[in-house]
Amino acid sequence: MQTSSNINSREIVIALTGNPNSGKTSVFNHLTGSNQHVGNWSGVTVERLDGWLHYGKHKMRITDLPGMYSLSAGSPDEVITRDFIVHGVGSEGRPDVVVQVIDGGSLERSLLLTMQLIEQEIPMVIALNMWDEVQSRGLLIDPDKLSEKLGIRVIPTVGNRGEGIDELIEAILTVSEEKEPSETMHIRFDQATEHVVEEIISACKKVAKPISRGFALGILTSEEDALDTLNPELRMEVTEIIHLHKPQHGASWSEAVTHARYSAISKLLTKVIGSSVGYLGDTLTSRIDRVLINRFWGLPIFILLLLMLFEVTFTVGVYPMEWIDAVISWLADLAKNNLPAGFINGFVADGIISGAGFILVFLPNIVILLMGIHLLEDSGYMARAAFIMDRVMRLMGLHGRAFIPLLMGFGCSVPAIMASRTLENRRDRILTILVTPLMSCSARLPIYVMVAAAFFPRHGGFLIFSLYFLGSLTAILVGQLFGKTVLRGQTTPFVMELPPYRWPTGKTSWFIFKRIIKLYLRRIGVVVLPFTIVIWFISNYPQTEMSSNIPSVETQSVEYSRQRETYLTMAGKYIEPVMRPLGFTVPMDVALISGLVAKEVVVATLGVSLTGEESPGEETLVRKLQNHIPSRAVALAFLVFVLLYTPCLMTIITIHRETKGWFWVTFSLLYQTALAYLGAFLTLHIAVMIGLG
Ligand SMILES: Nc1nc2c(ncn2[C@@H]2O[C@H](COP(=O)(O)OP(=O)(O)OP(=O)(O)O)[C@@H](O)[C@H]2O)c(=O)[nH]1
Ligand SMILES: [Mg+2]
Repeated sequence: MQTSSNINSREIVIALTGNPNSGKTSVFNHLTGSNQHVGNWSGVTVERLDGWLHYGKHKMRITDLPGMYSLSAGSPDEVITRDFIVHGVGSEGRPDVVVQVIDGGSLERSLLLTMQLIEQEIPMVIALNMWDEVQSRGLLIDPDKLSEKLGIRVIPTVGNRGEGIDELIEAILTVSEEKEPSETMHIRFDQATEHVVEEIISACKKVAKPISRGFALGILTSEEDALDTLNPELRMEVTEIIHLHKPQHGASWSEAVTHARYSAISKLLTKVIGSSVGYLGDTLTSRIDRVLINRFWGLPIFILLLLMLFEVTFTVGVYPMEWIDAVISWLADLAKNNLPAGFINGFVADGIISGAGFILVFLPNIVILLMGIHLLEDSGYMARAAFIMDRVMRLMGLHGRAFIPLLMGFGCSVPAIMASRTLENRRDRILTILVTPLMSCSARLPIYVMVAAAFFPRHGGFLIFSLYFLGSLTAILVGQLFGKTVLRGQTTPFVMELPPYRWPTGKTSWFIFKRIIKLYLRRIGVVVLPFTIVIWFISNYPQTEMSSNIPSVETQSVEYSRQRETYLTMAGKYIEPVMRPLGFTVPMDVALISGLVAKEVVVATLGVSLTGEESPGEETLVRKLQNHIPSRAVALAFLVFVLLYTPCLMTIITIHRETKGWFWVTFSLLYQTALAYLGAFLTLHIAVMIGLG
């Protein structure tokens, strides 16, 4: 235990843990002023997130962790939490204080973890969250009694509104400064169990650093790979101790331990909970669910909701989009007319403003789409969507839970692929990871919006919905194919929890709104802008005049390359023959290749490479496209290619990290490229056939 003087001089490390969907990230956001992702379903957070809190003279590092029901972790996200609490990370050791965030509405289910955390012998505080729901449901929980019985401070909180946060901080500081750990409720197991635990602890103490009671229990119940962490000699000794004794109750040690924990919990509960009065919220939730997850209506309603979302994204988003587009074009013109002619002029007007600047145009659409998805998540509908899609997912040999990463893929493939961590089975994870990039991410939205506005202004919303639908359908078909060939197998059974519906609060929505804007602007600054500069350079230099003998493949692109040969047109010569069957021009080809970095760069590249003497100033991006793309059929083929082709660099890195190797990365790159080519080819020909050529 730290003394207060040395506590003051260093960071206090605090771990936030608790069952999934108990409100950990909401509490974290209020403690640290962050705006991390929250949602009303289990498994939102799948990685460790650090945030800092300066409180008076104290500096605290707060770590938000993936949710878990018990310390015997199964899926990779739970392993992260268990390792952080049980073993500590690297040289830092274990956290100084553990805060367990408990959903007051399901106290009973949370206490198993409480018991296990107590056994870890780390100072602890409980945030009794969802206190508003506890009260409105008329649940009679006595936090003081609970605190007294457990020997742990219990602070009622309302995580999504930030209530009780100051009291929580005070409690954390108090326990971190206690010289002696306070007396917590330890479960007394039967004699045989207590005896073996003692022996394991003393065997370890002789040769290595002392271990906690919880760790000894972990070894005994082979809950985790705890035994593997011991050195071989000690491992043998401990194994022998375990085999020498027999459990007094139950067939195995883990049965004996679990039994004791549950009986302690039920005894405790009778002392802290009174009987509850009726709760309208529960009946309301089940009444809403009777319609929303109905066998017949569920799926059509879900599809209708998505259709509405895309319609709003396009139709409402298109107004601010036009204004921003006009402002950016005006700025580009202003720069062009006022900056000294030459390098600087071209660099600023055609490079920075027409490239990265144009990406700003799509901010309203992105905000509308992602806020829409946020509302679906935060209300609790996301979990229902997984439930509704269970039947469809079973076609792939996956369960409905795997649909959540797919739906998140509408936002960004990176967190979506990481969300597959919540699946226990490796085969399920790989299959989900392989098809997730087919779910059209929001970075592709600017391309759809731009092309839709240029060629299909009256049916933009429907076109965008169709693309998303096509992506999802392809994901299901491809998943089914892989599930029956390269990734054959059965999914593990899974019970999906349906949380009560909750009103998204203004505060949380505001957090998410800021987060969307911040991430988008950061992407423009860090990824799009540098790349735009590269594209501007290669589309303007080395400025050699083109020879009079222009190769035939160049004729199509000659008006865009300003009659000079640049690195872009040189590269185009090699790519163009490959892409010619799809009807794409050289700038379109180059835009697609640059999109491997990030999909937003496709728009930036078109913005930059279509700016030239032939299309001077005053030209919005939409006009440029109308002048440039040969026909509506080619425009559609381009969209389908964008939808299906290889994901961006960050996604590739994420696939590598999550599958731990290059095999599946290569597989994913190859199959998606082939699929995109085929898809675009078919689209072109079908579109020409129906008269869009
Ligand atoms: N009514 C009510 N809702 C809350 C409270 N705290 C959080 N929520 C909501 O509960 C849902 C879950 O919150 P999160 O903070 O994402 O929960 P989490 O524990 O981080 O979830 P995982 O990361 O999935 O383990 C969200 O919809 C929150 O807005 C609360 O005190 N009262
Ligand atoms: Mg979370």
